[in-house]
Amino acid sequence: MKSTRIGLAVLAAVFFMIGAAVAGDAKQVKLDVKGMMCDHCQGKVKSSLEKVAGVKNADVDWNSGSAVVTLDKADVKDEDLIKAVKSIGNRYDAKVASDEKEHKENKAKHH
Ligand SMILES: [Cu+2]
Repeated sequence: MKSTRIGLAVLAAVFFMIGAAVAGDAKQVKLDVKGMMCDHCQGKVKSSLEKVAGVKNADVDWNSGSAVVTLDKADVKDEDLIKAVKSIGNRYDAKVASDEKEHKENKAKHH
């Protein structure tokens, strides 16, 4: 019954790997982003966030003023993400999303 035992070992290894993959699941940070008013703004925020070391990708939606940042490493600081948004220009601001609020202000001036 050697093959059964090998089969079980393979099965155990597969389960172990699945467990590790789930445990090491990519971390996401949701940001409230202020200052975006069109696709162009959205693209700038996205590329700026994706330049931060440790960021895998950023899903940005200018209309709702939100960004979901997926991290490669868990140790990326929220502050670095916020800085990346602010570095685009004075009009831009970001904070870690707490709730739906204050998206609607700040839509007066545009580039
Ligand atoms: Cu714009």
